[in-house]
Amino acid sequence: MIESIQNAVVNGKLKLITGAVQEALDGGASAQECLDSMTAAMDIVGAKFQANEIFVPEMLVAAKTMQRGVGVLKPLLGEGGAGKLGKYILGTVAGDLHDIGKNLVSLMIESAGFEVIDLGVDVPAEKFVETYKANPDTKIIGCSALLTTTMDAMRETVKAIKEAGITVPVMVGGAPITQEFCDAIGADAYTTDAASAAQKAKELVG
Ligand code: B1M
Repeated sequence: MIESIQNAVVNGKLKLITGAVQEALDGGASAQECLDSMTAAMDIVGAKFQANEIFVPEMLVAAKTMQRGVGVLKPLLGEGGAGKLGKYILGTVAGDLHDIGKNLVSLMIESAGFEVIDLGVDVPAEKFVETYKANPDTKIIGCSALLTTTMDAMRETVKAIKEAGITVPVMVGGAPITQEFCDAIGADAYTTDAASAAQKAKELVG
């Protein structure tokens, strides 16, 4: 059953994904297992793209399919907490349009009890700074990047935040990001996935 989730995402079967996820849940799979199978599917999609077996339009439909599948899981992921831990500003850095991972981070951070201010994708460094200034009670800022070519924009974003005198922790993540890179650009925390991002955020305010 989990396999049909993976197949639906890999093949961009938008109409089938909701049923496939629901069927897997009804059959006893956990929300996390369903999510993991969709994330694994995106890795397959990425590999096919790299091998020139599929192109951007197919990658886009696969992404839409995963987003729809995540929609089914949304009420089941995390414990909820209605913003009691404070505000968390989140965005994908300038030049980068990938948002599935960022949206998962948003979902898990919100479920952990933060109020997420989601700036979306392709967010200029200044926008992070301006948003913090408009929300000075923000507890954490998070930046996502999926392209090696936008790692520089992440560096610029962290620099702009620090130069603006903002002292709240800056968390970074995304496929090309590493702990080493996090340290090199002066960010405060790196995590590999959405669940550990939520865990880390709680630790940082705890
Ligand atoms: Co793009 N893309 N893409 N793409 N895309 C990748 C990233 C790529 C690895 C594919 C490949 O070649 N194998 C490759 C990047 C290569 C590189 O830089 N080294 C690539 C490329 C090249 C491109 C274009 C340049 C293609 C082109 O136009 N020729 C183009 C760039 C557009 C742009 O951004 N300017 C492009 C476009 C797209 C689409 C728009 C078609 C689509 C995105 C749609 C969308 O997001 N709404 C897309 C997709 C879907 C992918 C792949 C296949 C899947 C990404 C994804 O959603 N993964 C991807 C290949 C891959 O990743 N395997 C690929 C699932 C998601 C759950 O994982 O986002 O990694 P991820 O998030 C994880 C962690 O990284 C982490 O938590 C999440 C899960 O728990 N995380 C954080 C993320 N942010 C975090 C922040 C944190 C903490 C953790 O703290 C704040």
